[in-house]
Amino acid sequence: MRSAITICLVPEASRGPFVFHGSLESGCRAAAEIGFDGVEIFPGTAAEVSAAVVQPLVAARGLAVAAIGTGAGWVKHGLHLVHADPEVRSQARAFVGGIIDAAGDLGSPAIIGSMQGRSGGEVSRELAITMLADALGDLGARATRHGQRLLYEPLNRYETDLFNRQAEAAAFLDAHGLANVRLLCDLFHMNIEEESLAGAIAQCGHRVGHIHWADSNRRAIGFGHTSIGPVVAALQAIGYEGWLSAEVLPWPTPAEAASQTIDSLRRGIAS
Ligand code: LER
Ligand code: MN
Repeated sequence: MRSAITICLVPEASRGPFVFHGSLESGCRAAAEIGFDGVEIFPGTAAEVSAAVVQPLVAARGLAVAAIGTGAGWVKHGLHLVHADPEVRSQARAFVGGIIDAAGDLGSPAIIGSMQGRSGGEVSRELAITMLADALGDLGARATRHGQRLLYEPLNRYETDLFNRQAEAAAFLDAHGLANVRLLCDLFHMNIEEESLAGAIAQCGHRVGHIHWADSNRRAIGFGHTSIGPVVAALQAIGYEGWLSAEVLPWPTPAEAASQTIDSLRRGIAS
């Protein structure tokens, strides 16, 4: 398992759960100095994460790009994949598609979290789920062309009414034959929704593709009340070899959130 930390380039998400904000260069420098293997980037546009921009910065620090988020499509532009307006849905797909292409050039997957949207107006939950399946099919195929998987993240009930729990999302992906889509298991959302973090991971082993390594209060692991031992044991039992990525609040400071995360990974995985 490899360690990653988040860098947000979107001013509209300055209060979001990201450790470093504003500058890719200083975020990469800090990530490497603290000892992370990679960075997860939350850009405002696909151009901000073009290979020409990102590759030299990560290569200079010996970092990999763990994943690229697409949530700015929602936070910045008000787009999502199950919107009642077909033009908005099509812009949402184009936005995510652009990030999938940029991420693919960096050898990384893209994440669909907030961009899944929610039901509303004329769009029932049932219809929204049909729209989501169609979008994931199309965007998953686009990721496949880059030799990448697409990451789909169930969110807690306050952020979406589509899928809040890992097993329900895995069953949905299985039912629609979305073979190239993997689950992003965010431990913060799971703390709200799951009976057992470890149990959900064990149940969805074949689908787990990425982990947001966050405590119950969305601070760095160790600053909340999540018991991480069973989570690590479950990840080891399913043979998970992917990223543990700190999508957490920069509390009490970005540097302290980052060093607490590295400590939690070293202690959690070694023990
Ligand atoms: C995105 O990874 C996420 O977890 C959502 O809560 C949006 O911030
Ligand atoms: Mn997340």
